Amino acid sequence: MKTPTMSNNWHATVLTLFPEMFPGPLGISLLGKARDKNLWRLEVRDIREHGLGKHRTVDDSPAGGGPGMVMRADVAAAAIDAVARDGRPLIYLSPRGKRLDQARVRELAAGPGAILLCGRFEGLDQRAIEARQMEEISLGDFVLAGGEIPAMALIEACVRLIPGVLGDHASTDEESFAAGLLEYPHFTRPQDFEGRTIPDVLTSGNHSEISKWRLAQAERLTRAARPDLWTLYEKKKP
Ligand code: 4HQ
Repeated sequence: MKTPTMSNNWHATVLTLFPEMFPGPLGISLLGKARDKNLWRLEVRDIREHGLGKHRTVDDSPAGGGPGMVMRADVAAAAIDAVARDGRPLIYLSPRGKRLDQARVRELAAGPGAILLCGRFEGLDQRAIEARQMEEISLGDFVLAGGEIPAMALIEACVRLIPGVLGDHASTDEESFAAGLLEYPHFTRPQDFEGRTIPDVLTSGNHSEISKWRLAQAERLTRAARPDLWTLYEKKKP
C-alpha cells in the first residue's frame, strides 16, 4: 500500500477550550481507520495555552453589559496566529454564519484542510472575527453550548469525501445532495416487518425499473419535505 504524501493528507486543526472532547466520534469507525492510515490528520490545540496571567484567562464580561462572558479577541488571535495556515481556510462555527451545505463540504474536502475555532460562552469578540477575516459557518438555526460539535460535524462531512476513506461501496456522487434531492428510502431483510413488506420493484431484479422508482421516490420526498431544495432542483432540470 502506498503511503500518502503531505499533499493528500487533509489537515484539520481545531482550536478549543475543551481539547479532551477530541477526537471523540472522529476517532472511531471509518474516519478513525482513515486517520490511522494518515489519509487525514487532526491537530487539537488548547486555546487556554494562550490565556492571560496566572489563571490563563480567556474570557471577560461583555462590553455594554448583559449575561455571560465573551472570549477575548487577543487570546483567540494568539491561538490562531500560532497555527501554520498552509492555505487552509480559517473557520469560526457560529449560528450567524452561512449555513453549511454539501457544496461547501465538497470544496473544503478538495482543499488542504481547515482551521476551526470553537467558541464557548456567548461567543468570540467581534474584532477577532474581523481582524483574522474568519469565515463564519453555521450548522443550523439552533444554539449549542460551543462550537466543538459543529466542528466535528464539519470535519466528518469533509473527511468521508476524501478518496479511500469510505469503503469501495462508496459512490458519493450517487448521493442525494449531489443531485440536490433527498435520498430515496432504503430496505433490507426481513421481507415482512410487522406486516410491512419491501416494495416489489426492489426485489424484481429489474435495475432500470429500480432506478426509475428510486428517482421518483427521491423527488416525491424532496417535494414534500424540502420545498426549498425542490425549487432549486426544478430550476436546474427543466
Ligand atoms: N454555537 N452552528 C455558540 C452554535 C453553532 C451553530 C457555536 C453556539 C458558537 C459560541 N455553531 N458558540 N448552531 O450554536 O455553529
